[in-house]
Amino acid sequence: MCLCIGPAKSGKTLLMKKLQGDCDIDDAYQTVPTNGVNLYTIRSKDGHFDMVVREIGGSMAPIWKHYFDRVRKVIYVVDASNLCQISAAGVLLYSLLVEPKLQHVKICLTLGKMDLSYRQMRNEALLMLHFARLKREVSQNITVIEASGMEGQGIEQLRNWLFNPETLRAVGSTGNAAAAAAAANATISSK
Ligand SMILES: Nc1nc2c(ncn2[C@@H]2O[C@H](COP(=O)(O)OP(=O)(O)O)[C@@H](O)[C@H]2O)c(=O)[nH]1
Ligand SMILES: [Mg+2]
Repeated sequence: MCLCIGPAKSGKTLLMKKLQGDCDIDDAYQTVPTNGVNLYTIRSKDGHFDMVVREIGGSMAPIWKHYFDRVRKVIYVVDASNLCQISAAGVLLYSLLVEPKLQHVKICLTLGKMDLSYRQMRNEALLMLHFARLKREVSQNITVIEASGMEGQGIEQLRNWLFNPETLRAVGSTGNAAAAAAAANATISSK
């Protein structure tokens, strides 16, 4: 199971809809704040695998921890255009990463809304999140992706990460993620 979490209005729903392939998204598209849980079925690039991602509304942060059982991956979405929110988002991320149940999950830190001109650039956003320190202090493997649910930037990178975290770099944009994931699993099980 994969979770998609992050502060309210950080762009989780739009990102998941884009990843799921809902194609009626344009500038006028409006989402409804998620006050509960949304489920999305994401398909791998080659169409052979489906993965269910569970989005939990930002307003539910105090009870996120009730959803941590059997979670393997977490997509954490931060709104890179929201200066007021970004530091708080970093604190919230830290509180997630120290959760005992999440010690072995893979994390994708998604810097969202990168289409907006007044967004923070990657390095500034990471600085505000105290990312360097975070990375030193936590055990999880964290991948950073810049994305836009509006324009589609980073969507395929996110899909590759979802289906194939270990070999993300090796696969790049041309490889077969599912086959590489199978190979990675085979490597793990043959040890
Ligand atoms: N410009 C821009 N706006 C976005 C993007 N993603 C979400 N939004 C807008 O931000 C608001 C909150 O988005 P939503 O996906 O509902 O956030 P959630 O509460 O994290 O699920 C909505 O008005 C979206 O249209 C993005 O990538 N770019
Ligand atoms: Mg939502």
